[in-house]
Amino acid sequence: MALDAETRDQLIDTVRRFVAERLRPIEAQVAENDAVPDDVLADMRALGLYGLTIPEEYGGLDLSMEDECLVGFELGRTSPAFRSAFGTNVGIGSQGLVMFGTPEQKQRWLPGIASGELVTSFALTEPEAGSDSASVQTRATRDGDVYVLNGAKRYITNANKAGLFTVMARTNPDVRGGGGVSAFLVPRDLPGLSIGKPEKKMGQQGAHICDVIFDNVRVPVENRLGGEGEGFKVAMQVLDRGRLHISSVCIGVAERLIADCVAYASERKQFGQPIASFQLIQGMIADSKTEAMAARALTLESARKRDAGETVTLEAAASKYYASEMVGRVADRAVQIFGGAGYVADYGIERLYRDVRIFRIYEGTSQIQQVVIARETMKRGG
Ligand code: COS
Repeated sequence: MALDAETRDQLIDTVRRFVAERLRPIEAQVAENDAVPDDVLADMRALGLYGLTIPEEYGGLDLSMEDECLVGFELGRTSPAFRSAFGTNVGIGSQGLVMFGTPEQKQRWLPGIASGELVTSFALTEPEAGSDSASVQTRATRDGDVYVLNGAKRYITNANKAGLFTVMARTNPDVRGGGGVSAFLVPRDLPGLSIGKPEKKMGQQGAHICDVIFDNVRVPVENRLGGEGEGFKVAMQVLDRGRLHISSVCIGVAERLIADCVAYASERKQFGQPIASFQLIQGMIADSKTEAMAARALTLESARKRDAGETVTLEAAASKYYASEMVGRVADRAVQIFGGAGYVADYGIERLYRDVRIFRIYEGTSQIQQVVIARETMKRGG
């Protein structure tokens, strides 16, 4: 459901100010400590950020895809680690439940997800099932009125904080692909579920990914999300939305970097004049701006299509592919424009350069997006 224009503008303005006044000043500290302070997380909860996409009846803001992207543009103007704190609640950790949950499942979990008391994670990836996500090996074996889960998930965002996991596991070992996979809502406190140590990563310090291990975890049948064998399709539809969300964050980071480049190039003098007056610097700014504008238009158009009820598998893949590659180029040019200052830590440019690298990998690599785009284009005949 779309917010009315005035409420939406107020929300965007509030998020913009929160990012500028509360988050940007502590970017370096969060990276250094590899943690977002608890009082900042509390402020995010109070602002409603954990519930941006949760239906109003469960306490969320029920943003349309377009409005979610508009908010994503603002959230992207600071370290992506901040967004990651509530990103799974807004996106891949909640949307399976929102789209496919029973009324009982929704009533049980969505209010906590919306308020941020309950953090959620999306557990699809495994050591041997990354891009080939239909090949998950985690088993869910029916035993009376429970499924017994055994296996391991890898690089699961927010697993160390999560109270609820959407887990894709194989219910039918005789079906090799996605058709043998079902989705489950798995509370963290079930016996046999354990979490690995947060991985040390290239960027986005303050956001965490961990292994999740299932050792005879007994999950009640009523926690299955969707029908048996429908789990892969649940995951793919969740990712259609998630990929648009990630696109919007890529665009926000790119816009932030472009503003940083303009400010720096206007101040920094070489050969007796601001480097912004040199056309080779202007060329880099022009390329970055043009590409960011193109990504913004593509993503918003795709989001509007989704809001109109269209299937956006192709559009979400194209947006994510273009926006994540685009922000990589923009970050690279930003380092170049800042020169030595772009390479040292003080200016934060090298940090964002590292932070954005993951956008080309998670929620589907660029190569997987290309596969999806090509397949969908061929299905449509062009
Ligand atoms: N929406 C609805 N259904 C979808 C779908 C989508 N977006 N994508 C695929 N499906 C359906 C297909 O229609 C097909 O259904 P039928 O069996 O009824 O024909 C089924 O799911 C299997 O799809 P497909 O044959 O395309 O599966 P593949 O294994 O060949 O490939 C890819 C699927 C590669 C596209 C998929 O595995 C993928 O997206 N991988 C990347 C996963 C990812 O993003 N991981 C990141 C982890 S989350 S941070």
